Amino acid sequence: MQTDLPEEVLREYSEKHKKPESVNFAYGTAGFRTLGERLDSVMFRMGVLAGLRSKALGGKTIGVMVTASHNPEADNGVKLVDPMGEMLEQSWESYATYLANAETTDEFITNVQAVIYRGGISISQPANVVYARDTRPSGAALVAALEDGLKAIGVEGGGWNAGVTTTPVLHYLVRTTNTKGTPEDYGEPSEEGYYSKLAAALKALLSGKPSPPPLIVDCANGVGALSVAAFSKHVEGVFQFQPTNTDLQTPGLLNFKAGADFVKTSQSIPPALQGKLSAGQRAASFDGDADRLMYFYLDDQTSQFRMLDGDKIAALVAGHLVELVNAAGLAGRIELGVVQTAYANGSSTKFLEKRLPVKCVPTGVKHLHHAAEAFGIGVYFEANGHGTVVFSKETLALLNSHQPSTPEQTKATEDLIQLTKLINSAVGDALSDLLLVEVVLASKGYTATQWNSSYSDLPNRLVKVLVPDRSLYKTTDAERKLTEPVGLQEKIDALVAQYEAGRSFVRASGTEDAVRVYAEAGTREAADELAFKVAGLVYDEAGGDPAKRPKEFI
Ligand code: G16
Repeated sequence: MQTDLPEEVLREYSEKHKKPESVNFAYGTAGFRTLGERLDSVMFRMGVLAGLRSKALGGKTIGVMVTASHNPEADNGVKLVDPMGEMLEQSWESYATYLANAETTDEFITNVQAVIYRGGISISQPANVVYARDTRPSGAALVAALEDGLKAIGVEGGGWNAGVTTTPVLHYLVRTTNTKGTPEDYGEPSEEGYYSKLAAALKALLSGKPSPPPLIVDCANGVGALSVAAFSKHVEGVFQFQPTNTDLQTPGLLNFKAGADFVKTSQSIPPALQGKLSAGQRAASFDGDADRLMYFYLDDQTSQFRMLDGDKIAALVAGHLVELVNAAGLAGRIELGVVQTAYANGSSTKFLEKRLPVKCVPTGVKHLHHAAEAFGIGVYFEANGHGTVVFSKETLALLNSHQPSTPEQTKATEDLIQLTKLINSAVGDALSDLLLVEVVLASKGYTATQWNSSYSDLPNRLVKVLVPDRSLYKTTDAERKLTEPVGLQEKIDALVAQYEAGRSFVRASGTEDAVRVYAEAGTREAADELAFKVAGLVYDEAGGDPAKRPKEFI
């Protein structure tokens, strides 16, 4: 049994994985993200931190995911996953930043000792870690650095390598490993176990309903392609995928003009799907690590592109859950609520607020997930397609003990129970969310057009502005207002006041080196104009180089 910090071993490995000079790392919205070539030392140190986190929790299995998700292929990243499959506890994010930024081996060892002291960690505790990566070319070398960290801190067996898989599968593995054989057992801790669980629930939920039509899925040329191929085998004859953008070999294709982020930000169909969609036929896009989902179709009258984003998914799913809870005879016994961020379209918020409690929180799954846990059933989706549904322990117990008094109540209760199995409550999963949407559409007999007709999105535009230092942008009110740079918010407010149904906010991205500007307004032209005017304002206020000023900024 290890009783002292293995300082010599840590030193030796730390010398092998030196921190690059003059780089400042920050654990952002979803862990560390930057160019893959800069991350060697961070990976090693996160291996050490994952081991410490596990020791702090008495040997519970911690997850480490090596991915930069929607970012360009050259980027990579790492995030830690806590025992129930949730994001790393916030107080530990500062430990991660603290370890990642130690300039020398001496400083790193001192910081490790400080974390052990502050976290009240007993080094003699066992440590268990499961890790995985996406398909990025830089992934294998970064995983090797991570493994050095796991070995150096004495993780059992050097950790469990779950290979190349999606972020949601990794979260599922963490949760199932930690709950195996407990009352909260969440399934078999293997990728196949996950697919079997989803497939069984899907079959039960689709039983007696017309089969959904084959679905084109844009896999962003990422790991989602592997996941769709593996899952398809479990649902042959029940559900058919038509995967596109599945090229994992050609360099540079990951997330390039493909995937959920492309669809959301460009508000257009991925080029690889041009000419492949018939009017009214729905299709879906995953992002690079398959935890975001975006739907779209071409209008059957005008052939115009129509997007069904996270807000539309939330409205569809929450509406269906309300109906099921009522039909099960459980109205008033389960509180249903929806959680959104400032990016939620104003129309979606209005639509939902008339029906349910709605909460707005800062960007980042960790914030949404936490807020959703306050409800009996919490539906959370970011407009970018990240989201899921969480069921409280009380709700799960109530569903399992409920005695329905009519066949209709029995059916609705069974459907709710199956939905708790189809939904990955540990974290949003593009695959599980897609199945959820298809089940709801099949239950209602809805086409994409009918789904889209629940409310009309206000035209909106998202713009990125490159500034010298994005850390200067501080926000309040769930990121809807800037407090710093001082005076900028007043200027934004003055612009917004000129537009009917105008709304705009500015915040620093936590995953990219940019400031994001969101704007919506009554017309397409007005939304674009407002976004580009605010972007121009931000660029100029930050002292941006006039020669490099993007020409669309007004
Ligand atoms: C991550 C987070 C999401 C967030 C997104 C963008 O997504 O998990 O919650 O919405 O980053 O964040 P930001 O605007 O701060 O860059 P992903 O899919 O990149 O892991």
